[in-house]
Amino acid sequence: MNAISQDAVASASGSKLEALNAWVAEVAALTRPDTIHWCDGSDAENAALTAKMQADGTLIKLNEQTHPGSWLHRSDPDDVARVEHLTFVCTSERDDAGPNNHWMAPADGHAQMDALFDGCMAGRTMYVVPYCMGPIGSPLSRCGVEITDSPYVVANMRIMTRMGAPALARIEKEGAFVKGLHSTGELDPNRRFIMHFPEELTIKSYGSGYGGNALLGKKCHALRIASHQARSEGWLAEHMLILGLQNPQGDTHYIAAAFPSACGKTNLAMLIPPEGYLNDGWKITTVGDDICWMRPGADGRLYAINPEAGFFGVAPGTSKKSNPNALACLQRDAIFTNVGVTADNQPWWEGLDNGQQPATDWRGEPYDAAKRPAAHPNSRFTVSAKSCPSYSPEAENPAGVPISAIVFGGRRASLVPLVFEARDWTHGVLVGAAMGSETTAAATGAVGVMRRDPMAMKPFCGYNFADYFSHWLSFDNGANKLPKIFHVNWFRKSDAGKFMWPGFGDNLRVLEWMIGRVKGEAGAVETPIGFLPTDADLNLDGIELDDEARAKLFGFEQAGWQAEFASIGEYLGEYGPRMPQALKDEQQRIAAKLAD
Ligand code: SAT
Ligand code: MN
Repeated sequence: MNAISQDAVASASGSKLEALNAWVAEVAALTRPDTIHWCDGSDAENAALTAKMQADGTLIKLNEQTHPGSWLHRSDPDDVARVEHLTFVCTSERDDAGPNNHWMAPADGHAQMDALFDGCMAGRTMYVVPYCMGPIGSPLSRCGVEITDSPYVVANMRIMTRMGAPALARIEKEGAFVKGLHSTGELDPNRRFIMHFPEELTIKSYGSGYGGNALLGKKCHALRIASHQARSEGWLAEHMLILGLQNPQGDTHYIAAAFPSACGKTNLAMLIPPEGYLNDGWKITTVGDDICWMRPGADGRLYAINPEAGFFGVAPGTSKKSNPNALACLQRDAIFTNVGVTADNQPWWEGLDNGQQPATDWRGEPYDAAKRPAAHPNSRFTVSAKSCPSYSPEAENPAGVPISAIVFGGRRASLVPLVFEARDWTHGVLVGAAMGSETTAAATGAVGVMRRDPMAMKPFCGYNFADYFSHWLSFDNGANKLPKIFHVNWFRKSDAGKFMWPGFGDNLRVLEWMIGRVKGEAGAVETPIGFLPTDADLNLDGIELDDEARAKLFGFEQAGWQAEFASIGEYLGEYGPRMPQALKDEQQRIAAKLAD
């Protein structure tokens, strides 16, 4: 092994915590960077990093008049999404990772990754990025340190997490942190792996600079590693947005909702009520748009925090009409990845609908509609949550917010009605476990294929789904006051293939019904799949739905659900004896009712 520079060795000791210094020194000895930089998260540090990236072309300055402080990053064209087939969970026992994960034995995983990391930072700077997931002072928060050779990752982590000196201080006090090692390597898809070692609270990621693969605080820590931690510590780490629904009387109910990637979590979290509701004084506040950590409080209710500090949202389709709050956040200090640009260097994407035209596409070539879209379908923006007009002050509350309702949802063109309510917690866990959705551009692979995506955690659960469902069921212990569980489908299509529900702001009507159910005020009919509203139980004033839409959005299709439950039964069976009996019993109870 080549020696690393004396400077690098000396600067490996940037912390009062010996365990951290030792790990940094160990990583430096393996990766052999030219220099080591401990990130403090300051403005000056960010300015220097940004200038460096501008100089080497990693960041392109956007129009300073229209988008002050904003940047465009064009990734390698082969590095635009998460790579689920290259993502592994390395547990000592294969079954602990479960059929829902790719598995490798920890020793093999380390050997494979360390061979890739060997000398990979030669000529580069190694950044040590201490971060806190969640408000710095919250007992629900957890910390990590990401070591990376990508300044783009540092800049994104600074927006997406509480990064720098305060996080390091907390880490030094606690003495514990999740270790994440990342290098962009050669960006060669054949030399790209994202591996998790939950038993060691360790992540190793090589060969990609894309969000979910490289910002290790996000999916790798806050979901895969945290789900494992949460199981042993009695809490839940979920792929959910958190919003506050405030009624005209000023009461706020908090709702957590799980949808697969690129299914509208950001839009729902930032929803602006339709006009009539606005006039009446309804309001939505945003706590988080992607990840939710929750834990029972002293009163038995589930209290949730958003572990993130920013939004890493899908750009295409974001417009003044679909999400005015997101658009407002994007006016300044944002990083755009893989969007197009106009002739005067403003960011542009399909569905922006602001009357402008793209000049250059996401690959930096002149825009040609016949060749490719201007923005990659999974192009993203990174922006601080604090810049969002609807950001809830409660998002910074160290105690978290009490959750009144949990919502599961997917993209289902057929069968699944607009909304239904689970009978009880066990049924709700089955509803989550049985979630199906059509795949999106957020992951590499075919788009539009229906797959089971339990609780929107298929790509993110760091352990065996059967154990995960058992963990969910364990919250129903008689002492907890659990939220009601609902399922929604904004994506139901007509026979002619058109979306039937207007969605966006009008989704508030569905949320209103849910809180009405929580308070025991709203009506519903009982069916074998749960409680469904009729079209009279929801406020549909001001929207037009034809007979087909009413029938399909509020209807229950017995034959279709029989087939669906047979498929759910098969899916649960794939997990063998580890699948909790209570869930299998619940599936059979409903299947029997459907057969009546
Ligand atoms: O994985 S990311 O966090 O980059 C985006 C997503 O798929 O949800
Ligand atoms: Mn997500």
